Amino acid sequence: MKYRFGKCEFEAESKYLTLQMRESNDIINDTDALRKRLADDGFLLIRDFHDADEVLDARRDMLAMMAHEGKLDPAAPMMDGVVHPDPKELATSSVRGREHLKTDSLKRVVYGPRTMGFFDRLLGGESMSYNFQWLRTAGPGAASGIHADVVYMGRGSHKLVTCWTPFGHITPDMGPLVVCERSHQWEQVIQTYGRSDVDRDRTQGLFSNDPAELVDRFGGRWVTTTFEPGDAVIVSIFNLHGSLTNMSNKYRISCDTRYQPAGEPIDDRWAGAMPRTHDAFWAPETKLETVESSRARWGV
Ligand SMILES: O=C(O)CCC(=O)C(=O)O
Ligand SMILES: [Fe+2]
Repeated sequence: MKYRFGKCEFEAESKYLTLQMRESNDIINDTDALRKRLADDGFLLIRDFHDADEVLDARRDMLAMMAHEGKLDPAAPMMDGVVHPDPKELATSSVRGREHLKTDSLKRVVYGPRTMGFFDRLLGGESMSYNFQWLRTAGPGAASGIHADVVYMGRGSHKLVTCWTPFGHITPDMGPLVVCERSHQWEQVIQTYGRSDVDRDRTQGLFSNDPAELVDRFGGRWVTTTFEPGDAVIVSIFNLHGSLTNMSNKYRISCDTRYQPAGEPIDDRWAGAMPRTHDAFWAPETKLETVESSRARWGV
């Protein structure tokens, strides 16, 4: 079968896409090996990273609210997360307007001792997390564009890492996270796009609208897999990633959260108990530069 990714369609196990994302459970207790793999590959897939029951508790709480809002198909079991056959809004992977779904059960997963303890160890000292959760309930047709997180949150420590947590069983046709292997090492991209900032430069935040282009020009490959409750992917701040397009009739529910050493500078947009978030990027009046214009300006 072909998987949709932006304007492209790829067969799995092709030059462009693999569903065999490498697991790092074999080195889970070897902190140096984990750091080396994150530096080499740009990501770490860890199965059973979270307590699967806690993840499913949060899924249940979020879906109960979505059912109450009329977002789910009443004829399907709630926990399947099937989208209402007559959806009232456009499907999106955007994190905006999701505040009411950020339950205590969700926060227990992403800020609990199991998660924070892992990041203390990985980052080599006390870690802290931003008090904002990039929660996504991505319906049919929704997808995230190709970006590196540094352009949205690069004003503080560059030891910052992302943790992508699926809240449920997510198959590749449901539009999961897809990372471009070793793209965090593409110097030309890091020195140009990687120094940009969506709020200062009023860019789209995306590096490309064409997933095939990256593979053809820079030599990476898009990597994803089937995710289970409890899994997590840790992603380097310079790694290019996005999501496949959700081709199913179910919500793809996931949340990305950020962790960094507690003593290092914090991006001012995301600092404190009530982060002010993006100043310009999310303002409706802001005109954002097209990806093509940004690329021409960066000369890459
Ligand atoms: O889940 C998505 O659609 C995008 C995730 C992402 O960009 C991230 O985890 O940083
Ligand atoms: Fe991201």
